[in-house]
Amino acid sequence: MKALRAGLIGAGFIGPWHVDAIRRLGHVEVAALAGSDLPRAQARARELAIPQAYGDWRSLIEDPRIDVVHIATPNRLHYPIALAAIANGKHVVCDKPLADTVEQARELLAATRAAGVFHAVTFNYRGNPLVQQARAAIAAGQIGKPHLVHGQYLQDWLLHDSDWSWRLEPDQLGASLALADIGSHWCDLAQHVTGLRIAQVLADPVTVVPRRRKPAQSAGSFAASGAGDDAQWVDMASEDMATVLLRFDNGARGSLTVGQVCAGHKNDLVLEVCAAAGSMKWRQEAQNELWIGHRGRANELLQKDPSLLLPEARPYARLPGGHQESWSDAFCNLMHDIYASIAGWPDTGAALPPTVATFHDALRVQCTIDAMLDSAAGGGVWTSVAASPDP
Ligand code: NAI
Ligand code: SOE
Repeated sequence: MKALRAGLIGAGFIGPWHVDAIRRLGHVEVAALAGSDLPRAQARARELAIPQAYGDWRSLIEDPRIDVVHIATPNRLHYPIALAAIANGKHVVCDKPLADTVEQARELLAATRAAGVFHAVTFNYRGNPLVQQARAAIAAGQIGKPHLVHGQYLQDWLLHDSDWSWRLEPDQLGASLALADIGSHWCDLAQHVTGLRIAQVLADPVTVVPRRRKPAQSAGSFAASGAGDDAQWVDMASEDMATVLLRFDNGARGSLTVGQVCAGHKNDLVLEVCAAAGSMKWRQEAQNELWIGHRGRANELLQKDPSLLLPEARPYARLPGGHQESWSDAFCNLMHDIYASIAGWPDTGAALPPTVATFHDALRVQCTIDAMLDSAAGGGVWTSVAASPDP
C-alpha cells in the first residue's frame, strides 16, 4: 500500500481515538495536528507524539505533505473545514454529524465528486463484528422481511443542570442536540443493518433541562458535573431527549428514543429488528453479544467468535472467541476499511467495504434528522425524509 500521511484537526475526546486507530494500521503516519491555538496544539502534539502542530486548521489543510484530513472538532466547524480540505484536494474523514444543514451536506458531497477525493464519516458502530453479522444475516434472509425496527440511544452525561459542553452552545453545535449527536448514529446503524431507508418520521423532541449553569471552564463530554460559583445560568435551545415514530421504505414501522438525561445509561445504543421469521437485537454496551429471537424454539445469544460468524462479518472479529472486543476495536475496524479504500482510490469507489459511511450516507442521515426537526416544528406531523442523490 502507498504510505499515506494523515492530519488531525481537533484533539479532544474523539480525535486521539482517530490517531490510535490510524496507528494500529501500521502503514499510515499521523503527520500533523491542528488545534484552536498554537501553544495547546503543541502540547497536545507532544502528548500524542505527532511531529507537527498548527494553531490554525487552515495551515494543516494547506500542508502539501498531508493526504487525509481527519475532522474531530465541534460540529459547526465540520462544514467549513471539510469544504476547504476538499478544495485543497485532500481526502476527508469527518466525524459525525457531517454538517449543520442538508444544504451544507449536499454541497460537501458535490464538492467531493468534483474534486474526486475520498470521503467518509465515522459512523463507527458499523465496525462491530456483531453489527456486521446482523447485517449479513438480514441480507441473507435469515430472519425474513423486517416489520419493526426500533431502539434507543440513551446517555446520562447531561442529566444535571451543572453538566456542560460545547454541545450546548448553538454556535458550536447546530440546530439539534440529542437527535444530531446520537440519533444520527442510530439512524445510520438502523439503515445500515436492515438495508432499509427511513422514509417518514414523526418526532417529539423535548428539553428536559431547560436552564443550565455554564461554568467558566468547560469540562467536556462525560465529565463529572462541575459548575462552580462563577457559573452563568443559560437557557437551553435544543432537545436533550426525543421520541420518534418511523416508517421505513418497505412498510416496516419503527421507533427511536434518544436521551442524554437518562440516569444509568452511559452509551446505551440498542437496535432491534423484528421480522417474519425471527428477531435480532444488538446493544452497544454489550457489544460482544447478538440476541436472536425465535417463535418456535429457544432464543439464542450469539457470543462474538469469528468461527461462528458469517464470512462477511468474520474479518471484523480480530480476536478469538472469549477475547472481548471493544469500542476502540470497532473504531479501528472502520479505520482499516477507510484506509484500504483510500489506498485503492479511486478504483475502490464503486465497491467500498460496508463499514465505510460516505458523505452520501451522511447526507441521508442529515435529511432524516432534518425531517425530525421539521416534524416537530410542524406540531408533530408525519414528515417525509427528503431524497438524497444516488451514490
Ligand atoms: P471535544 O470537545 O472533546 O474535542 C473537540 C476538540 O476540537 C477540542 O480539542 C478543541 O480544542 C478542538 N477545536 C475547537 N475549535 C477548534 C478549531 N477552530 N480548530 C481546531 N481545533 C478546534 O469534542 P469531541 O467529543 O471530541 O467531539 C468532536 C466531534 O467528534 C464532534 O463533532 C462529535 O459529534 C464527534 N464525536 C464522535 C464520536 C464517535 O463515536 N464517532 C465520539 C465523540 C465525538
Ligand atoms: C456524546 O454524546 C458522544 O461522544 C457523541 O458525540 C458520540 O458520537 C457518541 O458515539 C458517544 O457520545
